[in-house]
Amino acid sequence: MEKTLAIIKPDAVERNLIGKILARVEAEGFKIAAMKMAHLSKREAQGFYYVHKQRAFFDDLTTYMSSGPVVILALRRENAVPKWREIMGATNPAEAAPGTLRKELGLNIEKNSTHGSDSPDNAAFEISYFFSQANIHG
Ligand code: IDP
Ligand code: MG
Repeated sequence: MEKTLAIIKPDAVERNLIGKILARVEAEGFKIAAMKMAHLSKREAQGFYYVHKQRAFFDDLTTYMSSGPVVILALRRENAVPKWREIMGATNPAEAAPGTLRKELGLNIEKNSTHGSDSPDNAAFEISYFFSQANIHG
């Protein structure tokens, strides 16, 4: 079974959307393999998003991701990576399909409420960035 790394971003935690997003996670057949709440430092956010370090939005993104607490999840399911990205929808909520989390909950292209790994290799890196093997269940 595949795993992916999901984050409930600061804008969603701030607006009391943790429960709603976790309900969707479970309704879509994911098992929660690991979960924690954390307030990332700017440095931790920079390390997590290092692939984007050359992008114009990198500084704003890492400031935003370290602006408040997040919920970090390792999710297990068949085809977890593409399935979670499908449920999240396009990066920009304005372009996301109806019924997707980003369409329904996202505020703008930056504050788009959720993160999801974009490949199994990146999922493995992202899960190991936040969780030790001993804290990943199933
Ligand atoms: P993804 O989250 O859909 O995989 P990425 O391109 O990997 O999108 O970008 C990572 C995060 O950076 C996005 O989820 C969003 O929060 C932010 N972001 C992406 N593009 C922009 C932009 O053009 N302006 C501001 N923030 C952006
Ligand atoms: Mg991405």
